[in-house]
Amino acid sequence: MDLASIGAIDGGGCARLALTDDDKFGRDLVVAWMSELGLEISIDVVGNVVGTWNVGSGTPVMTGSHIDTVRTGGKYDGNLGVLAGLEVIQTCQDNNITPQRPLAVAFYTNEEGARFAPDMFGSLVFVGGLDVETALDTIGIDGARVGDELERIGYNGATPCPAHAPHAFVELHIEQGPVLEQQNITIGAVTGVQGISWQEVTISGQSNHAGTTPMALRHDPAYVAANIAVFLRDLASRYGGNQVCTVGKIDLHPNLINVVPAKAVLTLDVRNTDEALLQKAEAEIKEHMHMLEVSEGVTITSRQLARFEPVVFDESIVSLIENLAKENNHSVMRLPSGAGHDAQMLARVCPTAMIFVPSVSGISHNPAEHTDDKDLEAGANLLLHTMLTLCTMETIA
Ligand code: HGY
Ligand code: MN
Ligand code: MN
Repeated sequence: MDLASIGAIDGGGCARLALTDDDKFGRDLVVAWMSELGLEISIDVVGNVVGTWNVGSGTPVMTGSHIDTVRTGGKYDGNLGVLAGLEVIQTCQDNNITPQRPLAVAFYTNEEGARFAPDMFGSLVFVGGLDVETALDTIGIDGARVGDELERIGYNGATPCPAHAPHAFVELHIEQGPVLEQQNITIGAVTGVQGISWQEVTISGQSNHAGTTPMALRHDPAYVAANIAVFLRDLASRYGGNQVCTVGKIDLHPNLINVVPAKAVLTLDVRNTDEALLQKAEAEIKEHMHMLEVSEGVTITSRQLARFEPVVFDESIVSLIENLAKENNHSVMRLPSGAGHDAQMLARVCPTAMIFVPSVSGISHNPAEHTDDKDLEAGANLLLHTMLTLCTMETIA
């Protein structure tokens, strides 16, 4: 709740877009909590922050998530996983439990990707999936440069990337969807993350007078943008299954009531658990846009903002989460994640899995996002048991 008060917005949510002042104030608060726990704090070259409780020996068992939010975010997306990680360490300290391995809690820079694409930005650099220079030179939707913003908020750290791989990684996160609530299940043993394809599409037409230009002579980017949005909805309906498509952002220029626009810029967020179907969807969309170029006499260009294939989590950790949930008398089910998460990047370098807890009415990326306290507690307790058990497992997978 203290963290949620930073960047608080109407409706009980948070707005802490990556590398803004509010993101800085949130970072400063969590770093202060890490210090109170006596953690060794490292800030890396893209602002990922890792607090490590240096007990035991060997590489750490790591947890974590993100504390940046979308512009109309909730209290729990990302924040739960970071604060539950701190709670795990505090609980061990309060109960004189000394794990055999160090425990680490991270918050990764710009998981949301809403200001600077791609999403899972910091964890991608952390695991060596994006080089540091390209990351620092990334320009946001507001024209800001990542490297400049990191310097401005004082989180241009010295720790190099890629980081040393942890022994294992487990992330607690709200489901952000309706499945657990609909099935009346408390814990999700997450099997993996679906594939994600983000594009920024620019449509250039001919600006003209809204009153004098005959319809047959128009090259109207607003019409083409709307056509693409409808095409995406129809594609998702045709594919069914886990196919989802979203047009989240449309900017028209000059965006005036009596001017046929000169330009439209829109974003396409297309996802599927099946990589072959995701590629098929991308190909269909590309073909449809080419058809529109011809029929409407416009020029369409596309810039790939994010492209991550589906990720399968480590079976031995997924089943550990299932077993520990049952041992702690929680209902549990396996399910894939519709949302992207930092865990999908850590999975590239160490055995990784996730724990979900229910989202009320499946709402997220919305100030009304909510998870009941009893479910937050169940998730945090399961994170504790999972991390401590992982400390005792010499080899995982
Ligand atoms: O886009 C996502 O799925 C995540 O919220 N960054
Ligand atoms: Mn998240
Ligand atoms: Mn999110």
